[in-house]
Amino acid sequence: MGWYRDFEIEAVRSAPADPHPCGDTKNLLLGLPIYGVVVNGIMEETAMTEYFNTPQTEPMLTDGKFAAAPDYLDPGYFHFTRGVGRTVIFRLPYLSAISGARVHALKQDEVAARLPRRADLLVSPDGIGWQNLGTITFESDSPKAQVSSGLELGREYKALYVAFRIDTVGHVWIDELEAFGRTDISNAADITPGDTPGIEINFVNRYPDYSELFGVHNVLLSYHAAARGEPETR
Ligand SMILES: [Ca+2]
Repeated sequence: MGWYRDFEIEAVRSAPADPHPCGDTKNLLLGLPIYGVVVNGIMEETAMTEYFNTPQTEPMLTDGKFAAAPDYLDPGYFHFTRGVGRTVIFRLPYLSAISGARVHALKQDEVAARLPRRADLLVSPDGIGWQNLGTITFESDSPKAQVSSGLELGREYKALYVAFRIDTVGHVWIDELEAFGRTDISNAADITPGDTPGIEINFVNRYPDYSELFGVHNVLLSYHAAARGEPETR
């Protein structure tokens, strides 16, 4: 029994088009409920509490409101704790043209609230084929800050499902996820399913692939230790 609701991604071979397509680009996730959350890696049972992991029924990720302060106690934050990551999936009302995304997160060193190491933006027009459109990374030198980081795709891609695969190795607090686009899909490109490694969001407990290690293929692990009674030299 997991912490998040069991679900399957419904295959939609002919996603509905907006009968009155909107040409203005806006945050298409505003007010949408979470469709499902995939736990990437293993989630410890001790973390399956509201203290460590906000229930998916809470609206903070898409309510259009932001935390008033960079403080983990602010009720505007949605909290993830450990596991390798979460893929948070949304289903749009219509097939839409996605052109960018933004993630708003908390950095608060004193309570070990870390910025995610990365957040990938994945989309699917049908729930079957997915493409990782890019990776959002986060940076802040401040010990306490509200940090938002985004991705501009430079073109539009057709999507019915939008997902954020968020690294959650430590404590991650997020107060808003945004995906920008419009329901006028006349200029939107089809995705290329599978052209980027790491789209296997339906597989749980898998090993990470190279894309999750920033393309590193070989890792040399070594240790050094001083022999008993001998001074350590470096
Ligand atoms: Ca919010």
